[in-house]
Amino acid sequence: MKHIPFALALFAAFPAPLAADQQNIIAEQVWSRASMGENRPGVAYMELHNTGSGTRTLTGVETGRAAMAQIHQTSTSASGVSQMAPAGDIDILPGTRIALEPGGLHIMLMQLDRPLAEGEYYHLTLIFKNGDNVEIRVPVLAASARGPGQ
Ligand SMILES: [Cu+2]
Repeated sequence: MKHIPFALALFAAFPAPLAADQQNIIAEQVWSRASMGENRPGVAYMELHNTGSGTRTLTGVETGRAAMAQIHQTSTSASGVSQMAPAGDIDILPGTRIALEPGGLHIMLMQLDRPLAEGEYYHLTLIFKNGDNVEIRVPVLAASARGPGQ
């Protein structure tokens, strides 16, 4: 019966997902920049930490402030030209975090109802494949900000 302790050890190492698996995505270092004038898009950045036991897939974002909100990926070619495109679904593996940051993944807010102003906050909803929505509050920093504390 030597295999039984081994099986128990495996079970302990891989517990079943909890029923209350709702709030296992934590948004940290959330920030946004003041947008420049009318008709310019806004941008938001953050780190998303999956503290749960299953992979979570981010499929989209929504906010009352923008008619269209998308997750974009910026890439830079060998010749130094940057461009961005919709990032598609983003898997966040259990216990890991992904960074949305300048020069990489970001949330782009198009057709804003009014420019994002330094000092204000707005709400953003992160939409996950399993049907969960995670609401976050986004502070708007200066147009020149380069990180969450600057
Ligand atoms: Cu973009």
